[in-house]
Amino acid sequence: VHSDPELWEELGMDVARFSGMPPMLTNAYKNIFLSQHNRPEKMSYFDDMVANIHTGRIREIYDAKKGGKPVIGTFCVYVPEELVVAAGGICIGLCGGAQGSIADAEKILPRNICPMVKSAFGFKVGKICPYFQVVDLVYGETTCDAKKKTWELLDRYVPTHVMEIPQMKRERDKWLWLDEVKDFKAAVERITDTVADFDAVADGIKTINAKRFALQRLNALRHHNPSPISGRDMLLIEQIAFYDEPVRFAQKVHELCDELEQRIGNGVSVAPTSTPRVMVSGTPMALPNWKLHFIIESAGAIVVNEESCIGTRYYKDLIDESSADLEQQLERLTERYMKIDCSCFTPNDDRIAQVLKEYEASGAEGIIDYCLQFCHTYNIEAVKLREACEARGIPFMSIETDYAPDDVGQLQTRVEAFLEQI
Ligand code: BJ8
Repeated sequence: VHSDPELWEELGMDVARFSGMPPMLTNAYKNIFLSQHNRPEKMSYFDDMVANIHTGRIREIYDAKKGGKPVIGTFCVYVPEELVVAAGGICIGLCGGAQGSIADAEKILPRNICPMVKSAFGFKVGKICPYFQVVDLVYGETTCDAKKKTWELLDRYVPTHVMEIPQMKRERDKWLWLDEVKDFKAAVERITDTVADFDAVADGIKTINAKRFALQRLNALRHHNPSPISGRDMLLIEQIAFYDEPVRFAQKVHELCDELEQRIGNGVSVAPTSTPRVMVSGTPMALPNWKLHFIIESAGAIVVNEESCIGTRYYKDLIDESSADLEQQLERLTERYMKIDCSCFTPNDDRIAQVLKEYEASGAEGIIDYCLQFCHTYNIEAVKLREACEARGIPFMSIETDYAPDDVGQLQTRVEAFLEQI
């Protein structure tokens, strides 16, 4: 993972502290990714994206920003990136998946909240994430309590707007939601100084649909048994989707898909057909959170699906592109976003049905439900998920964890015991 202290200085980062991060990431990456056997060659693009995560891609975004493209940071897949692209901005996902920034956050935030919220907040407070430094504004949302209250504090460090996401999906909620989408569009337009008209919104929808479609294609290919790609490589690509340039990213995903099709045709795989196949569901795994996938795959299984916002919840639905006018475009966009089945909603039985559908489609033999510590909504929803799985004889295990390495040994033991059942 490369370094560029001059760029980091310009972005106002704590360079002395941040300089330790690339070597740490390099070691983790070598151990988790580069040590794998028989990886697809086209993974080299995504390896480069990680090698350049703090240099090349940031430089590219920074240059575009200096050339007049503002950067909007988001924390949730409910915030519509199509409208940022339409208004001529750059949209990046800012979630935090690192243990290294938690201590910074805990100087201010309570300790007993979700590690993803703490990690993201700590990145900004400690000035140790170039993406946080490059954004012009961030757009939070009212999903879970930890996030929505943190935005009030984050606003002290970087301008933070908040989108109200309803907690139910009735007809009246749709209209509130649509108004929020319009407010978001207006806020983005103010900062980009561009009005996103019908054609621009059509382009934005097309660009992001194409990115989601590429990921759908990849996910369908990785379901093949024997798997042509590992679960951790798929997770990595799902993570990169949040900060790469969308058109190039989609093209690179298709190139990888072409290679996977050939591999399937030639019987080339990363694991034999007898390898236990596990699906992961639950809370998102933001970069560089590879903890659970690494544990599962080190135990001799393969992860074949992520029912997660850094996973299928991000790309399972596309927006209908046949709208006649701007109003219809925004309505259809809202309808698409309302299909995302986050546990912050009640009731949320669509998600249970979706998990079961993905379980069937992926040819998994068991589900490990992943819950970040203190995420009450996913944690409680696991009760219904377990019941649904038990009723169908699907092996199910739920895990609650954070980013710290302390429980790795214990998780390994639990995962190994689970794999023996399937
Ligand atoms: S749509 S999952 S990205 S809110 S894990 S911070 S919910 S305490 S991330 Fe999420 Fe949007 Fe929902 Fe997806 Fe809170 Fe839970 Fe932490 Fe979470």
